[in-house]
Amino acid sequence: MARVSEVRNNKIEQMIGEGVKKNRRLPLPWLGVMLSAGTVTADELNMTPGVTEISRSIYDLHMLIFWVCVVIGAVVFSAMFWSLFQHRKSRGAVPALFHESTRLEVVWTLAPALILIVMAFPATKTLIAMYDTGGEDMAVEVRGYQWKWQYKYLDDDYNATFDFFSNLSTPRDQIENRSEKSEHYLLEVDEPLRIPANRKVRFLITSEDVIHSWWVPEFGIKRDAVPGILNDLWTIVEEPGIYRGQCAELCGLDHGFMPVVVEVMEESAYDAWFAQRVIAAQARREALSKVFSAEELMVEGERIYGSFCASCHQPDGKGIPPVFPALKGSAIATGVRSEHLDVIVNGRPGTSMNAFGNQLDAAEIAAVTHYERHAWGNNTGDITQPRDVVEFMSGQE
Ligand SMILES: [Cu+2]
Repeated sequence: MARVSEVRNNKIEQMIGEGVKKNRRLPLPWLGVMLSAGTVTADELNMTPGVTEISRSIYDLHMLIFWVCVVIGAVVFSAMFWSLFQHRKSRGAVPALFHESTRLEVVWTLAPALILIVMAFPATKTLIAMYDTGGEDMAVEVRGYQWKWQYKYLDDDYNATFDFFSNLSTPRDQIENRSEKSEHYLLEVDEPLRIPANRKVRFLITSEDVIHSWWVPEFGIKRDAVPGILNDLWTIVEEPGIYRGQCAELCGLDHGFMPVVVEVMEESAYDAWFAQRVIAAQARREALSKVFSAEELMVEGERIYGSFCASCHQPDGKGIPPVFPALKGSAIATGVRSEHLDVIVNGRPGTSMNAFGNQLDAAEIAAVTHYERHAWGNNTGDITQPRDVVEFMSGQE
């Protein structure tokens, strides 16, 4: 929906722009003129029905209440204009002099109350349906981080089967206007959340740091991700496809850089993908007890360094002092290993150094630690295995 609304926003801006050019003081009425002239259709400006049962009932609710407002507006304004015209002074109107009318007061209290009750019925029905997360076919934990989302696929007992991070994939060049912006600018990720079509998916929403909000407009769902609290949501999407949303809570500097992308897959394709991810996760778990050669650690370490560390500490390990310290020849990367592991696992609170203890597994941390201790002329001569990291992390608890 993000794209459609983007197109719509651009169009509105354009229209307002044209309106302003032609009539500096009245851009909005100009929009009304364009509407009635058919230059834009009401559909283009209206809320869209979305792709789920919930989003459609929200849309129906919106339309129902819209028409109730239209009827009330028409009745009230017609009565007012008719009265003004009919009882004008030039026709010699004589004002009525009565005070208080119990019957009238009862009518103007009861009528709006009845209208509100009538509207509350469908609204409450939809609201209850939105919160009915039970009877799900599968569950995914959605965890907000500054500034990315983590998706954990849960089994029937709600234990994590596997998980991954979904990072913004828009290149920095586009953000800084050095290259043309792509079609899905700021609405694209390296790995989308994948769910099957036609199955009830329950989302458990929480956050690791500050309040975020997980929002997919086309599904008609949105919920705050609050640290320490588990909120839940559900959806059933009938049509496979790619749906885009955003973090809808002002969550810090890069708030606009943590999009939500959901790929809804055909059920059989989803099952195949899921089985393959479970096998890969199993292999990763086995890696935790493996012993690697120094060469293997360097290769894997360089890969992880490239995707998690190099943007700040630079590929050549020289960093951008003083904000991002150099690792080449640094006291940490060439000193006592437990201190080096401490920085990687727990981060440096109050600085830009994130804690990677829950973003990377022990095998990945071992590889990147070994790499940092042996790249760019660093040469501590030690070797860091996954079990060393497991030991270090269990020693902390
Ligand atoms: Cu956020």
